[in-house]
This record gives sequence, C-alpha cells and structure tokens, in this order.
Amino acid sequence: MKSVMISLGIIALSTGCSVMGSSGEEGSQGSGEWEHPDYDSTLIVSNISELLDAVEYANANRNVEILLEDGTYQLDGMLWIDGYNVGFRGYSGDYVAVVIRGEGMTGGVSHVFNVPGDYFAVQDMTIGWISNHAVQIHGNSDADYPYFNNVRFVDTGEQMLKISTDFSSNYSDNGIVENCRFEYSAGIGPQYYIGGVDGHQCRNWTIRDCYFYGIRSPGSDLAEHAIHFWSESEGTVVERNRISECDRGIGFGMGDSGHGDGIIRNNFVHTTRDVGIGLENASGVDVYNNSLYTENYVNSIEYRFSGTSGGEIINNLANGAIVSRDGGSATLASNVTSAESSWFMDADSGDLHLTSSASGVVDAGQTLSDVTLDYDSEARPSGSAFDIGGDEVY
Ligand SMILES: [Ca+2]
Ligand SMILES: [Ca+2]
Ligand SMILES: [Ca+2]
Repeated sequence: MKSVMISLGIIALSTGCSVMGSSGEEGSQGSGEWEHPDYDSTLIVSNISELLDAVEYANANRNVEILLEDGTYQLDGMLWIDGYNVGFRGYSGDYVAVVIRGEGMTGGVSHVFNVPGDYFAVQDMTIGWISNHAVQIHGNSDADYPYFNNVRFVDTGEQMLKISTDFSSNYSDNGIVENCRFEYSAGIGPQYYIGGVDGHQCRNWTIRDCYFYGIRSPGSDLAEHAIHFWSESEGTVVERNRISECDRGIGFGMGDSGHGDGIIRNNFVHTTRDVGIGLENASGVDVYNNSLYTENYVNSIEYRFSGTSGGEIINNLANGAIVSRDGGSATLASNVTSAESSWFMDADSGDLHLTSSASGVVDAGQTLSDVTLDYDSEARPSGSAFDIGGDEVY
C-alpha cells in the first residue's frame, strides 16, 4: 500500500502521532478534552486529486490523519467519511489558508463532509459554499466522538453542522466543537431552514468558545438557533460562545421534541428577531451567567412547556425579560433584566463585555460551583463575589 501512496504523491509521515492528552477530568461537564485512538499514518495532500485519494485510503484503513497544505480544494461531490478515526487538519494551522468548498449555496455539492464514521475530526480550515450542510454527523449510524477545532463554517444552504438521527436507540455521543466560526458572509442566510449547530439525539456534546454571525432568515419564518440541541439530546454543555446578529440564540428542545439535563453558561448572545436562550421541554437544564442583548423581541430567556422543570436560571444579565410560557418552571435567582446597550462594549455585535455604565451587576451574583470561569476563561469570582452576566470584571 505504501508504494501506491507514494505514487499518488502522498507521504506517510509517521505512526502514532497527534494523540490528544487526557484531561484528567473526564466526565465533568464541559472540561473534557477530545480523546481518540492513535493515528497509524499521516498523509499530506496539496491538491484535490490527492485529497480524494487520501480519503479513499483513509476509509479503507483505520486511524489515518490527512494534512492539507495551504490552498483551495474545489469539490464536485461530497466527501463521504465512513472510516474509523479519520482526521483532517490544515497543515499550516491557519484556517483562512486551507479551504474545502462546494459550488455555492445553490450549487450541486450538498456536503463537504458526510460522516457515518466514529472519531471524525476536522481542524484548522474553512469549509462551506455548499447546498446542504458543511458537515453532517450521522447519529443514525451511531457516529460518536467527532471533533471540530479552529474551523470556519461559511455559506451553507441549510444548517452548517447537522447531527442527524433516525429516532432509533442510536445517539451521537461526546462531540466537541471549539474555537470555530459559523457565519454567513452576507450577514444573512439564503432561506429560513438554516442554523449553526443543529443536534438531534446527541449525548454529552460540548460547544465552546465559538462565534456565530448572521444566521438570519431573509423571510418571515425564523432561522433555527445558532446552537440548537433537541430530539431528546442530553448532557449538552454550551459555554463561552459569542452569538452576533442571529435570529435566535441557543435552544434546548423545541415543542414536543425535548432535551434532558445540560448547562448553558458564560455565553454572549445578541439576537435580532427572537429569544436569546429558549428551553422547550428541557428538563434539568441550568442557565448560568449568560449576557443577552435581545432586539425586536421582548423576552431574552424563555422556559417553556411543562416538560421544562428542575433547572436553575441564575446570574444572567439581559435587556429583555426572563419568562415562563405554557407551564414551564425553573428556579430563578440573581438575574438582572434591565441592561441597556451602554452597559456593553458593543451590544450590536454581541461584544457583551461590561462597560463602567453597568449598574447593579459587579459582585451582585451568587456563588455557583458549576461556574469557575467567565466568558474570557478568567477565574471567577474576581473581587468579593460573582459578577452577573458572562463577563467577570472586578
Ligand atoms: Ca453512540
Ligand atoms: Ca466580581
Ligand atoms: Ca472578563
């Protein structure tokens, strides 16, 4: 096989490389690092034909990492990844310099990566210009442990990262999405059936330190949330994300399609048409220390339907209301809903760091054992007590 690889211009670099370290905190919400089996081989590619050959090799062989040299890789069909432990990484580490793309949001390429395999990973690149999803993880094939780091998702015809289900007993477990960007280059999407991360039947997924921009519908129907987990997902952790100019922010559950326990903490959420954080039939979800700036809608946080119960909504800072709808219940404490745009560094772009105009916020929060950091990953508390909202300043 090695001679074939060399004839394709692909070099086997090494064995057993790139193993991520163990966090030592496995199982604690949101603190885990991605772990995966050792790679047996690493392939370097520099053009589309080498990439396609490398994908074929990786699908036929387990534990392969593919490094992409700087450049644009133009697809004329999706990359189907059913191999085990197949990783893609921009070699330079610069997500701008490595692009895998389709033929646009109305073009003939539906996905960049369509993934039924376990331990799929993509890092350090831009992916998009695609008619459906930049990535689809097949929970229906029990695809577990996917990993995304330093990836720009851009201009997709539907949801940018989709985790699909067939409503069987299969769950997609333990996905991590970190340091990624999800954005429409025009500041608005092509239709309403779009979203950032859209997860069905996911278990113990973490979305952290990501940026979402312009996930907005051009018509009267709303776009899906920037981050949405439903269809009985559970154990989701959403933290330290910045959402800017999106129709809806973070949603756990929707209508009869619920969500189990989870945590939403230290996010900055700027929405332009609807709720910043919405819980719908979401049981035992805690909403801690988020900052929300909500335009053209009265409620910043809604907890909705009788299946929403047992959670805590504490230390949040918002300009809109925090309300129960349709029989939802939660424990509320130490929230401030009188924020003004001047309290934030740049409310209209979702920079919800506090200014000196903020009032009744610094050191006014409760101590929460599940919140040890702020939006900036700085330690809480600073000063005498927790600040309210995502940003700890004093
Ligand atoms: Ca699973
Ligand atoms: Ca403080
Ligand atoms: Ca801070």
